[in-house]
Amino acid sequence: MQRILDCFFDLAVKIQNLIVIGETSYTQQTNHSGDIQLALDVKSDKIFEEHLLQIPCVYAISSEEKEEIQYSGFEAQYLVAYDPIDGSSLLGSDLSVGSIFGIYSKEFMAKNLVASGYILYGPRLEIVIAKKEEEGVKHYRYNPFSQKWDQQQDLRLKNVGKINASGGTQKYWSAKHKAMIEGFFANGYRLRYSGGMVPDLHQILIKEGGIFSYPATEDSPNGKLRKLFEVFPFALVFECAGGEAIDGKNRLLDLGIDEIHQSCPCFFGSKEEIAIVKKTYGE
Ligand code: P6P
Repeated sequence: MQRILDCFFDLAVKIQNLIVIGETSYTQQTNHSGDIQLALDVKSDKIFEEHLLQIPCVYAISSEEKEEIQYSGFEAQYLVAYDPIDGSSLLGSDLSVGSIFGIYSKEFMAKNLVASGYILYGPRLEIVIAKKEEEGVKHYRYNPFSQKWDQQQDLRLKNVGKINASGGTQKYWSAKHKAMIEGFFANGYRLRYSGGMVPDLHQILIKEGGIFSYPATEDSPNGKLRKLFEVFPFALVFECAGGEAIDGKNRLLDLGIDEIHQSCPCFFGSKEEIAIVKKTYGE
């Protein structure tokens, strides 16, 4: 598995360079989820594909930007699901974006997720990695002068925070969700939401607490974020950091998956905030 993780360190620098020089124009294509693809989405996806399919321990890959699973031809253990540039539409405003990846053993299922992480393309280039069997969430920062990755302190969540990253179209929130979000603000939580899943969740990890929600809404009854490429990988990161990740009632990593692009409502956060979500949605 280390070969795959090492590959992401190489990909991070390549994609960062692509972002810095690449145009942010749209193509005429859309992905399975109906998002219009930027030229950068297509180019970054190609780079991920070329690198990952060469790794002998990779059996298959699945990209948010592609309809179907791709097979390496190797008889191997691992399957890699990824979103090459999540939130790419934010690049036009020069906001931070990220790549998200999940490494699955034998099958693309939540219970088979063995490691996950993300690359953050912001003022600094950073990588965060969680492994199912290991304590702690590892955090690295790239030094462009030494061209080396410097390890930072592990990311850990306290039991409670002060950040409220509330996603989804507010007009279409359920009454109970609206009341819950307003309750957090009434308790002094601060709104921190850029519309980029990677920077928004990374901020909660760096600040050691808070809640990120992308609920089921009238216009997205199954939520928006995709299980395989986004939700399951971040669920493992948040659990390894000492937090929780649920769909409102169920632990996200206990969920099944019917098709590779399936989405689900998701809440990631510290234990006390998730307890409030369970109370709101469990009733
Ligand atoms: P909304 C970006 O398009 C994305 O997939 C995630 O990065 C982000 O969390 C979410 O959508 C934002 O969605 O509906 O709040 O703009």
